[in-house]
This record gives sequence, structure tokens and C-alpha cells, in this order.
Amino acid sequence: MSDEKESYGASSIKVLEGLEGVRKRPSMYIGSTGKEGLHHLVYEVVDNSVDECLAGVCNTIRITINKDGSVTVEDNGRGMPVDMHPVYKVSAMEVIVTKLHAGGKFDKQAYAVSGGLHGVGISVVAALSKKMTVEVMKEGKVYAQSYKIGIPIDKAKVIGDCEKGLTGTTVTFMPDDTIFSTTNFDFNTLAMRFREICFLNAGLKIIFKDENNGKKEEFHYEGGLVEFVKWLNKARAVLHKPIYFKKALPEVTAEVSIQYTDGYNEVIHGFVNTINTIEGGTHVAGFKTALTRVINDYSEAKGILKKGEKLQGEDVREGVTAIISLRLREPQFEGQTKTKLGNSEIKGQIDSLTTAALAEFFEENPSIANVIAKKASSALKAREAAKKARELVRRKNVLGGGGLPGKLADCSSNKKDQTELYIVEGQSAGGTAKGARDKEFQAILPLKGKILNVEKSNPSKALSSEEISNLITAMGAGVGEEFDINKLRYNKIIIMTDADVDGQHIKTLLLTLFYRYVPQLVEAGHIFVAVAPLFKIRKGSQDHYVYSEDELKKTMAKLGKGDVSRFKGLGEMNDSQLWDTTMNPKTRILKQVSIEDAVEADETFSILMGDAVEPRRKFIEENGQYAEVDL
Ligand code: 1YM
Repeated sequence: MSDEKESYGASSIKVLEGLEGVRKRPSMYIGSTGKEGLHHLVYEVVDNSVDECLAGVCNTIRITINKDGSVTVEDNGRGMPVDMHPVYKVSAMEVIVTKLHAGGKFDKQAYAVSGGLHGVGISVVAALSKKMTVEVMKEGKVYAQSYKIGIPIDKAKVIGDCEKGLTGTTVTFMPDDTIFSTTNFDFNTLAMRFREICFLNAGLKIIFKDENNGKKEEFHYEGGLVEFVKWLNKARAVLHKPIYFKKALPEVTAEVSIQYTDGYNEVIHGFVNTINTIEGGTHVAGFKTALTRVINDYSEAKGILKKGEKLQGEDVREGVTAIISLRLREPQFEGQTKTKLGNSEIKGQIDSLTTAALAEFFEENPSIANVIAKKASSALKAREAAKKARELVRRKNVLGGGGLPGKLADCSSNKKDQTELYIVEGQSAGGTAKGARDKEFQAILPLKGKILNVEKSNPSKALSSEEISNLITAMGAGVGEEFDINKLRYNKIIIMTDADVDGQHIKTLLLTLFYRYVPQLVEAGHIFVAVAPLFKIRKGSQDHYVYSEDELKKTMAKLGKGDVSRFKGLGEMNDSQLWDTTMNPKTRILKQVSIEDAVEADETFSILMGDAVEPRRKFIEENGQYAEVDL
């Protein structure tokens, strides 16, 4: 590392572009000017510190949300360079912060970087901040400089002394509220990301505080990916200790951890330079190919498969939890959200290194290899049974005529971009909804009651259950290999349940089904939850509907006293009440369901719907909005 230190000089900094463009088109640099873009600012600064950690010269990062709304990030790395820049004749610090693409990092061979902006992030953050201050400790001195929207307020100068051996960088920034639609940082969103960073960088410690409410979290995992996989599986019954390997090729370093559970879900998360590649890509594809090959070869060699039997990808991935983390010099990100790795050479490289490492592990750990091979071969049998069950469902539908479930009250329009399917809890509410709806574009599917918990049942059982098979048939797009989004019969799939404990539970069961079986519908934004009113206030001959206790207080204060009645369920409303409050596109409240963070969604569903009681109790205790869910 001392090499790096010597070779760095202010002269190696290249200057490519000014900062004006960043304020003109912030979304080009940070994705959006909403909540996500705001949080991105923090990640950009933290990425600089993580890069120091990757260089092996930093082990602790402190992040604080301050009382005034600013954020401070502090690391114990080498400290940003402060020597005089030979061309600009100002401190290197000023060049790094005020010039886009200023970074010695571009010259370095095999430079490991975190994040996506190659260390230009700090100047983007400066440009989008009302104020930013950088402090550097080096050689017994503290240097500092402040900026307003990326423009220096003063010269970089020594502001004091520090202990000789102490080094590090501290950045404090106040986001510009004329750029961002919100400037409130969310503790949990940031904490989730910091936890992920620490899992992906074994040994790194992040201490995170919010001065506004005293919240504090500390992340530090000596076991890295192995602990990541254990953490993801904490509410699942695992079949063996995690498998782990790390291999360095000239162009890429890959780290993998794998652990099977007794469940049915596939949880595979890929990361490239600590970016979560939600859309997958060549690294995940290479990994999957290798997994299928190695388990097939092993099962065949040990006689676990019958002659002629072959495991498919889905068989070997049943119940798997895996993390694939890559360090790659020139990642190409593709896809709708730029979270799909595109580098084509990576697929083969990851395939062969995984094949070699996993085959070796299987040879050395036959008891684990046997457990995995047997799990995959029983998945093969279940898949064949499920296929029969699906065929049965299809035949039944064909015989039943039309192919649609009898309980479905379909709409008449076939303009697929305008139609809606309401999934309604209970026969009586279903009846009311049928009366209330606009037949032209709204279809109703009543559910008998609670659907099967798919987190706890195998696909064959889940898909042959009447309620689930009705729902899948009504939606029209199929599941698994047969899924085809073009066959989706409705633009919006709307869950409409009572605003009580049972309703919450049914909603969670349905969301689990969608997330596990048709995640494509969630990703494409087709799934919605209708918000049902809690109270009706009658004032004179006028009815007012309110959706929360809070809103009730406010409305009562505005209207004066009325005779308030609490809705026990949707079924209690008459047709026109249900239309006004929950179904009329002009007045209803719909919440679109999205997967912001796939790791978090996996965790939530496994905890809420899985077997382990303790993590669920803890989760419900810590998450107010689920406190009412009776599981
Ligand atoms: C809280 C934010 O920016 N830390 C930080 C940044 C740099 C260095 C150390 C650093 C890097 C190198 C050499 C190198 C940066 N350096 C550059 C540039 N924390 C934070 N800590 N010496 C120090 O990469 O060779 C940009 S950022 F341009 F010098 F490379």
C-alpha cells in the first residue's frame, strides 16, 4: 500500500469537465431528485470511504444524520490529498471536490472501486449541496475547505493540529432543497444499505447515528458473505453450514457464499463493486449454469439420480440462498434500472471458476454435497408432480368452458391497458363489489378467505390449491417457465381487504404469493393495494370517509361533531359507498406495490411467513405497521 501512497501526486489528477452540468441535469448523475436521489448523495460520499477500505487503508466509517438535516461521513483512511496541484495552483482537495472526473483513480491499473461513479461522486454531492465542508487529517495537521453548490467559499487551509499518526477524511454536506423534492433522510433505508456494504466488505465497521432521535446502529462482520447468507436465512431452517469461496482472475475477483434451506424459494443476490444487480446479468447467469452442472454431475456420479433423469436449473435452486459478489474494473450496467451486468466475458469466467470451486468443495464435503443433491432430486420429483397438477387445472378449465374460474365476474372491455382485477376478501364483500363496480373495465374475484401460505408449501401444493389456481388463471399470465406478461389480462391487479387484522394477513399472504411466484408483475408495477376507509362521518346529509385515526381527528376538528361510525369491513358498506371510497378511480386511494430492495423484501417475507417464531416476534415488535398482523 505504501506504493500507492508514494505514486499518488497531485499531478496525476486529470480534469475533464466542469460541475455546471450536474445542477442542470442532476438525475443524470444520481438517478432522481426524489427520495432515492437524496439518499444517493450519502452513498456517493460513503463510496469514497469504502474505496479506501478496499485499498486496505481504512477500517471504520462513521455516518451521522445531524440535527440541522446535514449528513457527516468520516473515515480513517489516508486522507484526501491536499498537496498543491501543479496546473491549478490550488489544493488537490479543491480539484477533487470542484471538478467533475477529477481523480487519480483513472490512471491506476486494477483499481478496485465501489459504487458506480468512479470516485467522481464527491463533486456531484458538492454541486447538489447548499453547503459542504471537507476536513482532512494528515501529517499532524487538520486541513479544511467549504463549498456552496460546489463553489469554494474559501481556500483550503490548515485549521489546527492533530496527533501525528492520525489520518482520515470527514465530509459534511447539506443537500440543496431547491434541487430535491425532499431533504429528509430515512434511517432505515440508509441502515439497510450500510449493513449490505459491511456484509460485502468483511472487517469494515460502520457506525451510524441519527442525532434527531438517538437511533444508532453498528455494522461489522468479520465473516463477510458467509454472515450475509446466514443473516438472510435467519428465519429459515438451514441444511448445512454456508459454502464459501473466493477466486481472483486477472480481470475480476469473485466471492460466493451458498447455503440451502428446507424451503422452496430461490434467493440469489448478485453484487458488482457493491452495487446490487437486481436485474441479474452475466455473473448470475454463469453462477446458475455452474450450479446446475456441478450438482447434476455429482448426483449422477453418486447414483442419486436414476438413469436418464436430469436436474433442471429450478430443481437445483429450490431452497438456495446465495450471494455472488464481484470486483470488476470496467462493469457495464444495462437494463431498465441499470442494475444488470452486461459484460459478456464474465458469464464464462464465473461459470468455470464456480464449477471448479464447487466441485472441489463437494469432493471435500460429501455429507453437505449429499444433502444438496437429495434436495435437488426431490425438487425434480415435485416439479413433475406440479406439472401434472397444472395440466389438471388446465384441463378442468377447458372442460369448464371459457377457461376462466366460475367465481370471476369479468369485465367487458378487452382494452388490456385499462382493465382492473379486484381481488376481494370474502363472499359478501365480493357481492357488494360486483354491484359497485364499473362492469366495463373492473373485474371481481372474491376469495373464500385466507389463501395458502406459499412460504410454507411446495409449488405443487400451492398451485393446485383452488384459490391460488383461480387467481393465476384469472390473471392469465401463468407462472414459472410458462409465465408470459403479454398474456396478462388486466393492467392493475388490486388487493382489496378489510382494514383489520384478518385483512392485513390476507394482504400479506397475497403479496407473498405475488413476490414468490410472479415477481415480474410486481417489478412491472401491476400490483396495487386498495386503501379501505376506517370511519364514516355523517354531517347533516353529507357523508365523509376517513382512512386513519389521524385523519379522523383532523376531519372532526374541521367539521365539528358528526355521528361517527366505524367500518368493520368492506361488506358492511353498500354499493355506492364501496364505489365512492375504494373503487372509483377519481376518489379511491391505491398504493402501488414495488420491490425497492430485493434483499429487504426477501427478508421480510421469510420472517413474516416462515417457521421461526423468534425473528418474527422481534420483527413485529420493531415494525409498527405490522404490529397488527396476527400471524
Ligand atoms: C468521507 C469521504 O473521500 N476519503 C478519501 C478520499 C480519497 C483518498 C482517501 C485518497 C485516495 C488516494 C490517495 C488514491 C480520494 N482520493 C482521490 C484522488 N471520504 C473520502 N480518502 N490518497 C487518498 O486513490 O490514490 C479522490 S477521493 F483523486 F486523489 F484519487
